[in-house]
Amino acid sequence: MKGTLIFAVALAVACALPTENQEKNDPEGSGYRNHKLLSMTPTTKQQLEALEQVESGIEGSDFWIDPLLNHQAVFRISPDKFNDVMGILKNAGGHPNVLHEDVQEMMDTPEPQTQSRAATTQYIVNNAQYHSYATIQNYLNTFKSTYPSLVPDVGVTPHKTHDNRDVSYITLSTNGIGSTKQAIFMECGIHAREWISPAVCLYFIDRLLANYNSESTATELLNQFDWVIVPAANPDGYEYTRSSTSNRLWRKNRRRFTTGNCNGYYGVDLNRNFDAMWGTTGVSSSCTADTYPGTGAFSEPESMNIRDKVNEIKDRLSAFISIHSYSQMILTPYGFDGTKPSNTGHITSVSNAARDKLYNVHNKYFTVGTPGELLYHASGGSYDWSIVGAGVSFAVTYELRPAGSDWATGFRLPANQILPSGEEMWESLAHIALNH
Ligand code: 0X9
Ligand code: ZN
Repeated sequence: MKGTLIFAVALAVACALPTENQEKNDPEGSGYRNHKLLSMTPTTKQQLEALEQVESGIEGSDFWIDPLLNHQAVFRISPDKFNDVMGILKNAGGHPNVLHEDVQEMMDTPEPQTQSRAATTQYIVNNAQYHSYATIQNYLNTFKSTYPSLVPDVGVTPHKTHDNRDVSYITLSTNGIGSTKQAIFMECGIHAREWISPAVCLYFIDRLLANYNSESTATELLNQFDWVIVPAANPDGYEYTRSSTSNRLWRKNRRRFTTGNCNGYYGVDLNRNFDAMWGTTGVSSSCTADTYPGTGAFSEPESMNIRDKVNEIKDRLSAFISIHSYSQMILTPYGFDGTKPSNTGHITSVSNAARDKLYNVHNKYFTVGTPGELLYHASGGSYDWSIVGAGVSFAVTYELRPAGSDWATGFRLPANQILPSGEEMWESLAHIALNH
């Protein structure tokens, strides 16, 4: 998980100054060499506040598990900040542990590519590995050519990314291009490093198409709904994380800042860039931070693309589903503060049942609750915007495998878990679609 605290600093405040030896290309500099992975379980309010201070005040701190009283927080700290951070935490009476001395070394150990179970031959996607963005786009085209009567449209959204990529979407419908059926929108891969998200979305599309008219759930899911799916909403970020182990933990898009103190730095957190209480909670005003929300709501092509595609179908859109990783949760709205939509009881009970369906497949337990209850408040998220901006009545955010405590795996979920993740998400998403 990643978050920062409510950070009520005016966003106009300038970004942090680059230090001499900091590569401007990437605030992480030369990757994560000698970055320490620390853990600490705050047992007092003072210790919790010290962790919160590190999260919001220490530039480049990266919380993999956020601070919560009596729960283990896990976070990455650059070597130059290590002593300061230890001082802050120890002064508060905390007992931080070094889990790993060199995060780059963790990233450089090959991601386990254990062979997964063979998927049924009828499927198109190879679920034994994570794929490049180009391959993901090719898969969308193959879906269309293989199932022309179920895939009226594979296209690109209107705004090119900063690295000049198209963001592709796929529409699944039994009614062709002019369909007026109720629709469900699914957005995957908005955070670059969360590779399991696009992989699970591809599995879902594949299974839906392969089983239409031969298996009852798939048939119902397509008879009752059109599906509009963006399987990789942040292709620049995704490809950046694929380009080197030194970039494997990149989260944001790849906007390049060209003025002021931000000059030469990169990246806006797309899940803070939507017009839903934009810039109020869970953001950092520093452009080098992982939760920098941009200069204004919808300043980024990738979030504009989701906005525009949703707006096209909003009159018949009954659910919006955002897929992230990790920590095994189904997050109900709202994320931006402690308020809840009027149908919160319904959203929660459907999500609880969807959690049970998921659990029954491979015994993975997902927790259900709002971000404020389970993590932190965070503004500018896509699922909140789908409700307050597009009038969708049912929206949730999934955080996929692994469990929050599994920091050693984290975003680097072995590829042999793509298939089981897809299988459990199939049941969970089917429940949401058919009962929301
Ligand atoms: O912080 C986020 O954007 C999501 N967690 S993640 O670790 N995948 O980055 C949670 C998003 C919940 N939604 C909102 N707070 N709007
Ligand atoms: Zn995410």
